[in-house]
Parts: sequence; structure tokens; C-alpha cells
Amino acid sequence: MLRISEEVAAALDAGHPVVALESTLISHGLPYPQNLAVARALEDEVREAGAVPATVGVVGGVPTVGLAPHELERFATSGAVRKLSRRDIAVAAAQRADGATTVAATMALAAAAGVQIFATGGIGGVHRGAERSWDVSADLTELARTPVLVVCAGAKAILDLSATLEYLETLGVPVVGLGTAELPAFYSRSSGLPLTASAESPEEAARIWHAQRRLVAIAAPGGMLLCVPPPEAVALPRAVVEAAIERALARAEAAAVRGPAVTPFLLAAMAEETAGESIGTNVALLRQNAHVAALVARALSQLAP
Ligand code: PSU
Ligand code: MN
Repeated sequence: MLRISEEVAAALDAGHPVVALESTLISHGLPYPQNLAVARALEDEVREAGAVPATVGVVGGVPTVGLAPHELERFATSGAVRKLSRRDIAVAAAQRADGATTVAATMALAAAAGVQIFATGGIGGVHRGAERSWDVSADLTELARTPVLVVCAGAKAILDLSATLEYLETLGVPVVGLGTAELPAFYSRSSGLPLTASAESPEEAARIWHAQRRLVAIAAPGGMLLCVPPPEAVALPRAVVEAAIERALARAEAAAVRGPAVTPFLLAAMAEETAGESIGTNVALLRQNAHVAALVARALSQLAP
């Protein structure tokens, strides 16, 4: 049902820290060759910070936690890798397809394997214009029900961040800022949207997560977001990002893009509209989040189960 790599299984058995990583950003979120370099760099970041990386995907129909190096390469280079949310996993399994897992699907597989900490870039959320399109990412509903802490730079800036935060509140998902009391805006450090909770350190974030799991019957039963602003040196000014988003959204509208194709289309359009700058920022924040997630996983492994 679920293939767990030998290295990841051994780490889990020994109670060593493990960090899950997703594969949609590799296959559908970033262009080649940056995507392969990033896939490897994120695993290196996790290792250097003292945890074991577990990149998640569906390989030839087999849900897998801990992709092998040659599988990472295939996911970065093959045009035939599907984008899988939770609803798509059984279809891919039956058809023995390769599939890159979104935040939602990665959470599901990570939880099934016993991995509690997961690093990504920006989660999916409520799209702009969702009052007409009903385009709301399954990442949000997954956070409501699956017990995984997701380290991210907030939700992707192409979304309606205010509506996304409201929806997370409705679903009862805690959103905690790391060293900030504001929701980061993915490419930018600030969104102007206040958070109700913040942690001063990865250790404090681990204690909050530990409390949520201990209080599972009376506190949030599912996941938690730990939001880390992108590094100062590569963060983009909000005005620049907003102007690029307007142009990217107009192109998506003109091309009548719908469904799971929307996010990959907008991310690629953002790269063009910012002359590649958005990719540099995306890569830097991903590396930072992998590092932070490893520190949280280490702190968690020190706390009594
Ligand atoms: N973050 C990134 N790049 C990405 C994604 C997130 O920096 O490509 C992916 C994640 O896998 C997320 C997905 O779950 O986009 C959201 O897609 P959708 O809006 O279709 O749910
Ligand atoms: Mn969608």
C-alpha cells in the first residue's frame, strides 16, 4: 500500500527526526533544471540540519515516502508525471502512473507513514475570484483533518490571502508565524494580515505542535501551519509582485485555464512577468523552510511522546 524507503523507515523506528517534502513543486511548480537542483538542495538542507528527508510521490502507482535519487530525477525531467491531490491517488495507483503529490496528498502519505513535519513553499488556498469559480485548494481541507505540521511561507501570493486565512479559521486550523505576527505573502515578507499566534523559535513551534497532538480530543484534530517569511535578501516588494500577479491573472483568464492547471500556469507566468526573479525567491524560501522544518523535527524528537 505504501512504500517507505529503508532510510526513512529506519529513522522512524529509531525516533530520529524526519521531514517530508512534496513533489508537485518539482514536477509542476518550477522549470527544469532548477527543479532538479532544488529537489536535491531541499534534501541536503534537511540533512545538514540533522534530520532525514522524505520526498513523497506516487511511483508507478505505488505511494512512496522517500523517493530514490533516480526517481527524483524522473520526477524533474519527465513530462508524464501527473499532479496528484488526495482525490487522484487511487486512480494513479490503479493505472500504475507516476504522480507528484501536492501539499494535500503529501500530508496524507506523510501521516500514513508516521511523519509529522513537512516543508513546502506556499500552500494552495482560496483563489482570487473564488466566489465565482469555487476554486479552493484541497490543501485547506486536508489541513483540517490530517495531523501534519506544514512549514511554509504562507499561501501562494497569486491567491486571495485574506480569504485563505478566513477559510483556515473556519476549518479550525492554527496558523502560527515564526518570529512574526503577520501572514507572510510568499514572495514578500508582509501581507498586512495579522496572525493570532506566533512562535519565537523552532523549539517553541515544536512545543505548540506537541501540545496540539497531546490535546487532540479537544484542540485542532488536524494539521497546523508554521509560516516563515522569505529571507530578507531575496524577498520581493509587494507592489512589484502585485503588478506581476495582475498580468499573470489576465493571461490565465485569456487562456481560460481551469482546475489543477491554474496554479502551475500562474507560477510559470509569474516567472516570466518578473524576469525570473520569482523563481530565485521561491527557491530561497523553499531552502529556508526545509532548514526550519528540520529544526522543528529535531526539537519534537526531544519531547516526550
Ligand atoms: N508551493 C510552491 N510551488 C508549488 C506548490 C506549492 O512553491 O508548485 C504546489 C503545491 O503542491 C500545492 C499546489 O499543494 O501547488 C496547489 O495546487 P492547487 O492550487 O491546484 O490545489
Ligand atoms: Mn484549484
